[in-house]
Amino acid sequence: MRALETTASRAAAWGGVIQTYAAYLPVTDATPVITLNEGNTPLIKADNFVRAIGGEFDLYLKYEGLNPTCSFKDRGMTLALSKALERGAKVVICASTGNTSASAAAYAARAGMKCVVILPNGKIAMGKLAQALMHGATTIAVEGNFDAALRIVRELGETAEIEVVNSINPVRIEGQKTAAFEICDVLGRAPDFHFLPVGNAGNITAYWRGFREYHAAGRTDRLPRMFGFQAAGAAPLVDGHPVSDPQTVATAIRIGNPASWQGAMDAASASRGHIGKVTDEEILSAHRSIARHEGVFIEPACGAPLAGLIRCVRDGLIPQGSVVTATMTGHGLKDPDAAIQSAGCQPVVVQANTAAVMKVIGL
Ligand code: AN7
Repeated sequence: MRALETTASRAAAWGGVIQTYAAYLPVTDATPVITLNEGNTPLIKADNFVRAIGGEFDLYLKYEGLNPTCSFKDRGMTLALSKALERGAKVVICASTGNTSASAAAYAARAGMKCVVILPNGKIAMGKLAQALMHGATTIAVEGNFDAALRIVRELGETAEIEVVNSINPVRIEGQKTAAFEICDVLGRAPDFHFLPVGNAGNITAYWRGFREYHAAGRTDRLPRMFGFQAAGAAPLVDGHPVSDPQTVATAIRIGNPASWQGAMDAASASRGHIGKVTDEEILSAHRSIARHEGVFIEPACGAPLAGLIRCVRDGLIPQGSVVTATMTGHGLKDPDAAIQSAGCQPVVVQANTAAVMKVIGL
């Protein structure tokens, strides 16, 4: 009972990840905190899904779609904008497959800073594009993919006035590691396995750091094995070389040359984990399956670790009784086009009368 009360009072007073985890972050009392009260996202137990895939373990979904801009990027962005403001930068810039730009645009608006986002033309999910435009970011779409956009950002470089807020900015990773802290705080331990999608590889790097720091601080008694999954058409870490023309329905992870390549490989090898790849068909099938079985609506990229988990169960890699966590990095409403494709059905149109509706219901 006491634990419940503690959790409830903490949630009521939740002031965002910097306030909550300041002791673990590169901030001081002088840092101006730009926050939208991000973090504190639910850890949802997914028994129906586990049963459906034939597993015998506990699976918890870290539902990062419930952050203020509906993706995990807000954890790193609160810190990136706070530090940019602290050092007196005026403009933030990023390349993005969509979620980073949505988050940067929102936090920049709150900080009163100008935001410039560089996106791969035509390959941004509709919700994410709407967010960047709505928050007033200068939105530039290049005729090229994310890797080309990030190359431009690197070439423009950082100046006194401009702060790069891609995950090549180390404070982004620092902020994102707080998701691992939250998982351990809620479970009261670290999981045995952690699954997540991998694109630019910042998040797997961040989670691994978070789990290690909590372990080193004596907050947990074990480290999880880190399992990251890429889309088969955009799987440079699995294929062992950059992919020049990455392709996948999961536009968030349509990345051919990840910036945190080494961080991802280190996380997988040091944790006795694995970086794998799954097909677009498997991604969309998991995307639909988790919506139908659990009522959890994710964007396609999050289907990658679920599809990876299905493979691991099939291969007998998840022992009975394991505690497994999986990050659902973005909300399903980010990409309504993909959702309608994934659902594989359309509304049934009928005459506006009861009999016609009854007929469709089958009564
Ligand atoms: C929903 O927004 O790279 O491996 O520019 O939006 O840390 O890159 C997004 C990546 C997973 C991959 N899931 O995370 C961007 C961007 C979702 C994402 C990833 C992204 P990283």
